[in-house]
Amino acid sequence: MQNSNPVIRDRNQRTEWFLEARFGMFIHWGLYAIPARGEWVRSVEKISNEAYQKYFEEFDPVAYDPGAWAKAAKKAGMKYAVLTAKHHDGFCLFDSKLTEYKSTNTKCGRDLVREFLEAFRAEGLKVGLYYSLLDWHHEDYPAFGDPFHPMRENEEYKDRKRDFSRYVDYLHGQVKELLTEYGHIDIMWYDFSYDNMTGETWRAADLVNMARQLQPHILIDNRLDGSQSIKTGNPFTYSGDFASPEQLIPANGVTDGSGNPVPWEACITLNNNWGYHSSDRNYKSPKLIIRKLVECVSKNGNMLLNVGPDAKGQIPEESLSILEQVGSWLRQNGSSIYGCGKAGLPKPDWGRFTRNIKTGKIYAHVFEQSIGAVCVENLAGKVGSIRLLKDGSEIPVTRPWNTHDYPEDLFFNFGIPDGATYPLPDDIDTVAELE
Ligand code: H79
Repeated sequence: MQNSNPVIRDRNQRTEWFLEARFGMFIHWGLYAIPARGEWVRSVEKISNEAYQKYFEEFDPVAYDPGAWAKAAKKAGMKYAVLTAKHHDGFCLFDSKLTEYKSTNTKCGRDLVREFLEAFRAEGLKVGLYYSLLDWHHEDYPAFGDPFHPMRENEEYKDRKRDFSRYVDYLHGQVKELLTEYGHIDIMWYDFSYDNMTGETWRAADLVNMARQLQPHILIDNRLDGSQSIKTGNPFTYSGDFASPEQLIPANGVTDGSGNPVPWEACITLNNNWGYHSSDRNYKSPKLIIRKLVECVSKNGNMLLNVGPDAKGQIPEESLSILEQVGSWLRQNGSSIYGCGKAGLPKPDWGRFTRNIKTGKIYAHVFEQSIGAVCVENLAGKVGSIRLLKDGSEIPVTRPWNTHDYPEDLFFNFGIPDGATYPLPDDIDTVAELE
């Protein structure tokens, strides 16, 4: 059914592939990979432009091989990727005509964005670009208080005259470059607006209209606007195509005031940093990542999982190993993720349900070892067949002898022919397909 609000109607069309894809790679990479203390290092340590300049002089990612990144993403089961074309430090990974502060002017001399786009497209992945609205390097930013600007306590810097509108022109000019010189871009991922920054701060209506004119299919996140306008049920030009909860999964997904689903994507780090951090070993387990991906999908959301390549351009070994394990689970169980969403069933104690949006098939993700059969509330007699997703093997629908007091509920055991009390296989996350 078509929505009567044209903003929502167009959004529903544009986001179709995105909702199907469910899993993407976020890549945070830039000069901050050299100090290796996270992408906020300039702000946290109050590093001046001059002191930070040494990383620009030094930058030389000899091992940058975006084809290898693309293969790792594909093997992990990811369907799209978003690279930081410019982060808050203002360093551009592309050959912008509007600045000298760019990768082509460093030792490496390469247009890192162009190479990323070509390599990921070649693997059949959709491509997105992250662009920071904040810019700690540009001489006309900020025209007003940025509470975490690296130079916020430097008197001379604070008093310098700035023309903020020139910065906004620069921002618009760079986005235009990215959307005209680099072929088909699937996502523009803006980051971010403080509460005192509205869409008007960035002249966001013009920015969005330009993007839609140049690339009508493009998806835009919801960070051009400091408010939650995407959730109002009456979104406007720059409310964005999807909500972008950061480092959290909302309790009930994201819906508008009338309970209608709003596309959303949780962005999540693998350890505790977006940019490369040499001593952060706080990696999440593959099992946790799989469960969190299932959780996102069960709430109609996507997961954008981050990697932070190092100064040479290598994705950390720990990250690659997690991605491989998630990928091997997805190769067997991907049909419970891609094209799936909320199942419309109450959340079971033992795990989560997802459901394929087109076929209506239900997937039971069993996270917890069961005592005897897995119990599915109220589905007795409503399921004709149950298959273990990873190998297609039959799970009998027959009622175990000890369940007669619970006639409304469906019970099943994994691979146990007589349905007696046996433990579940101790696999990472067993998924059953119910039809
Ligand atoms: O690009 C990634 C982050 O750098 C950026 N968004 C993701 C996708 C971002 N993270 N946090 N924020 C933006 C908001 C600011 C958080 C802060 Fe802080 C809290 C700034 C100062 C205190 C975290 C802790 C960053 C520095 C110290």
